[in-house]
Amino acid sequence: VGSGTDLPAGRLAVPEAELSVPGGLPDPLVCADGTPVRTPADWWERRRPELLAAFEEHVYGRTPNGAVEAGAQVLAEGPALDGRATRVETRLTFRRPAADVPDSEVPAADAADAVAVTVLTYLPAAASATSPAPVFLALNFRGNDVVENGSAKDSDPVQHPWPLAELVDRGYGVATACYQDIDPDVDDFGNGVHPLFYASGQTPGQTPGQTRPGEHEWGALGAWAWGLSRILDHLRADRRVDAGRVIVAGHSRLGKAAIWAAACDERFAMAVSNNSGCGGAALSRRRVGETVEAITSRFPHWFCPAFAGYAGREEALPVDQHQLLALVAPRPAYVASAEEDTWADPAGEFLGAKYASPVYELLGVEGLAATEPPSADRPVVPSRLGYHIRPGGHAMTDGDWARFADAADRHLGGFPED
Ligand code: GTR
Repeated sequence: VGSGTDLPAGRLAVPEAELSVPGGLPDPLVCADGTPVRTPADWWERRRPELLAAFEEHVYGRTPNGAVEAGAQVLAEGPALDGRATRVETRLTFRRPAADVPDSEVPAADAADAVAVTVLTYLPAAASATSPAPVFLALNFRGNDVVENGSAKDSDPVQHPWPLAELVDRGYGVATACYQDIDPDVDDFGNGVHPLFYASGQTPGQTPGQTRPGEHEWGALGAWAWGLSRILDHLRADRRVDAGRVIVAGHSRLGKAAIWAAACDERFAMAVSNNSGCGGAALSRRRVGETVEAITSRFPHWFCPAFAGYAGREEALPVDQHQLLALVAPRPAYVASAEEDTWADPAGEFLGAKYASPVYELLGVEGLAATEPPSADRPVVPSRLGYHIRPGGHAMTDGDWARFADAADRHLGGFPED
């Protein structure tokens, strides 16, 4: 096994059969300067901030920390699912702070000054301030109505309704919004939330007239993750929501955004990645299925511009995706794969979880309780860093959701007794 003996400092040995790339993986527990991470304090004070900054710099881009003005307006609220749930629709609005808008601009005439995101929430009817519900927060692809009702228009799996009744009956709330509300999924940065943060020229040192993110600034995944955090702000203000048990989940590109959101925002209690593949849970260095070259040519706007520079030279990336999952530690994380979803590299997703494990263990909790991908007859690894694989292709099925809820029951304690 392994090319372990001649590895440069800071590289993890990975058995050749698993990863046919010489050079191993960057070790989550060795700092960039070669210093080993031996204690939780080393992790929290040095290594974790360094890794987070490296993902910003090289993969997703830096999320601006400037303020926006946020508003919330309830559009509808009432019983649903035969009275078992409360259904709430809220419009969140984000604006550039007035002080940041150039005097020459008339805000109402400039669409880029306000972004509206419609959040749909189903809460168990019994949820209350004394018995708040844990909530799954997941962005959707095709609109909140499709989450509720599906779509008759085509059979694309992203058109399937979500198992809201099953989740509510298990004690979970579900909150969702269409990802396109936050940032339209096109290579254009004049819409969505990015322009709210562009340099206005009002602050000394800013260059006015910015229209695209700079080399190391956030792309669309960064914006979707930012939006997840803003929806979390909103959910935490609702006393029926258990603020300490909001689980961020997502499928595919939205699974990438979910893990990045949990890495950036430690208020998320748990992260679920479904078929997230390249730029998600799958190791980039494997180059199996979707590669950095493939993803950055089709979706250049998802990442910071610098990420495309690693196309065909993944070994030069200072990070790999096991380290992204490690940024969720010690919170529970759950990675789900589908056997036929080869574009997302199921084995690479499993290995992403496996090589995040040492960080969980350093922090005193269980990592992934498997060293080999699970077999079809025992497809679930139920550990705190968990995993499953199911037959079939790229989709987030009712069965996947049931397993996410099993993992949350196990690791976040289910619905509280009152
Ligand atoms: C694919 C893309 C994947 C994945 C997927 C999706 O076209 O190559 O990275 O994100 O889209 O989001 O459905």
